[in-house]
Amino acid sequence: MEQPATEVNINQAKLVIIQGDITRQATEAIVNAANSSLMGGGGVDGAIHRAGGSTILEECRQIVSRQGRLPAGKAVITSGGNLTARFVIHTVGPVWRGGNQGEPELLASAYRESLRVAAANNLGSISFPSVSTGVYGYPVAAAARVALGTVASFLQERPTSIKEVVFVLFDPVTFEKYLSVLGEIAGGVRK
Ligand code: AR6
Repeated sequence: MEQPATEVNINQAKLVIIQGDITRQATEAIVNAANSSLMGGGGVDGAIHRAGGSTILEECRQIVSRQGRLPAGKAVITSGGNLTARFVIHTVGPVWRGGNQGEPELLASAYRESLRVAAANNLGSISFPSVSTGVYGYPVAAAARVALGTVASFLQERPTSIKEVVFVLFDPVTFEKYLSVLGEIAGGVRK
């Protein structure tokens, strides 16, 4: 049987899903699923700060002192410290409160704003974790539809510097859910 696609081409860019640890990715930027304090936490946020070292936290502190807490749906950029990635784009996803509190719009905005920041900095490649589906409790299948759908629309809308978007899914269950949603999207995009 044919293996399901882990990659689709959209408008001269590629959208890829893999299972792995985002702190080890070699894309120019990796995205952090942060909280509004930008002061670190558990999950992928903790892993990125541990692997990247204290300069990331210091830059986050400066951002917060300049512009205050980062609302859900927004994104900011810091250097990547000791990471292979040169930059970390910090975004804040919504906490899942049943789905009628603007969660899908806020999650879409978190992805869109992260891509905008990457394009504004002329970056060619970016990796995302599955924002909001850990501590923040967003159901994975629904989140995967928003995540992959938002990235696919962004790439389709206009050409930017971004030529590669990688979703780095930590556990096999999350990977499988993204894989099945990617299959639905691959059927619907123009190559
Ligand atoms: N690489 C890729 N994905 C990872 C990694 C990793 N190294 N580690 C965990 N994940 P979460 P959220 C996955 O909870 O739901 C933090 O405390 C994880 O398995 O990290 O947006 C922040 O400070 C899950 O699939 O982020 C906030 O307070 C996904 O990353 C809060 O958690 C997201 O899970 C944000 O919650």
